[in-house]
Amino acid sequence: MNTRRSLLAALGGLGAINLAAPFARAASRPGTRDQGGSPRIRGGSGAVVLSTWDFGAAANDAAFAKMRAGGSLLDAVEAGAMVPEADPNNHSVGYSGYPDRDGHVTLDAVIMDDAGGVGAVAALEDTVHAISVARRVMERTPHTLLVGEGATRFARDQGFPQQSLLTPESQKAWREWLKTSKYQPEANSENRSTRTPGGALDHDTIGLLARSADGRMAGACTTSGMAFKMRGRVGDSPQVGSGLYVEAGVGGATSTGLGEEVTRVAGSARVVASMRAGATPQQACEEVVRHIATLRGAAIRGVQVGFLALDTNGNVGAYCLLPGFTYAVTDASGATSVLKARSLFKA
Ligand code: SD4
Repeated sequence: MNTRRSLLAALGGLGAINLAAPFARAASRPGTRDQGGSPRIRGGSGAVVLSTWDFGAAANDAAFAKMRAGGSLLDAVEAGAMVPEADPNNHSVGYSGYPDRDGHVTLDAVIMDDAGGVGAVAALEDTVHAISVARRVMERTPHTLLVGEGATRFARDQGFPQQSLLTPESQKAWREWLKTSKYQPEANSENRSTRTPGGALDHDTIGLLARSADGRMAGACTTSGMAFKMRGRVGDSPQVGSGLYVEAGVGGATSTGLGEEVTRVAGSARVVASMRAGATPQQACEEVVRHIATLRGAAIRGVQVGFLALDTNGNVGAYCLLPGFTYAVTDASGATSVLKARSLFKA
């Protein structure tokens, strides 16, 4: 485990102020203070791992350790994604995820490299490691996406153990929610260490991007999606170009937040397209967030959407609609920092 961690607040965007506020567990780290522009973590010539939310720090560590041990980029992003998938205290990804409104935990995941390799599953059930099933789709089928019953059957055929993902805690939260059955997405629920059982609906994800020292890229994205969603709902996360996109010679992007708002604009593909056209990762994330805000107007009031981007030179971008989106960056030395993304709106 990496011991050097810091969170630097880098609030900015339209009229917001810059600030540097160390997180509780963080030790401040010289040389990474926000300078009113893009995040200053850069991989230089080394490996970089980037992931959504503060819980991405542990995932980054696992991914980086895998690379250090000689694993491939796909091994690394898979290993990283498996950390929150197995975490019983994380109700947004994998085991113990909050269920759909009928009480079924359903998982969405995608994995992608920069050589056209893509595998994804959507509405997968009874399987902890959706990201590993997605990788099997990529490596052992002629397809890119399996859904629902077919995805679950494929997981069994591939030897993934059948396991109920609904924990007593998640079930309790669902029963509380049933009392009102009110659907109201809540921004940044991932950052709450204590959740109100049955409170407003959560939406959560981990998206990871990794770059090797020679500038190759891969990414992964896995989630239990929007809590108490309609049965059969699939978010942005497993959809290539929405929740994740990686392109050789350019870079990659991943998204978090209310998936419908990302899917509508093929958000991650759009971030990468901006980078291909010459934007920095930061400029590209900002362009897409602004596009969503312009397109949707009042419809996205109170809604969180965030993007991370990493280019093949190791430059990082992060931007979101609302304050509170955090992300984790591991640089070439293996040091992990947790940072706060700048946002378009103040609240
Ligand atoms: C979804 N985008 O299913 C995912 C959830 C998420 O932060 O990212 N929440 O809509």
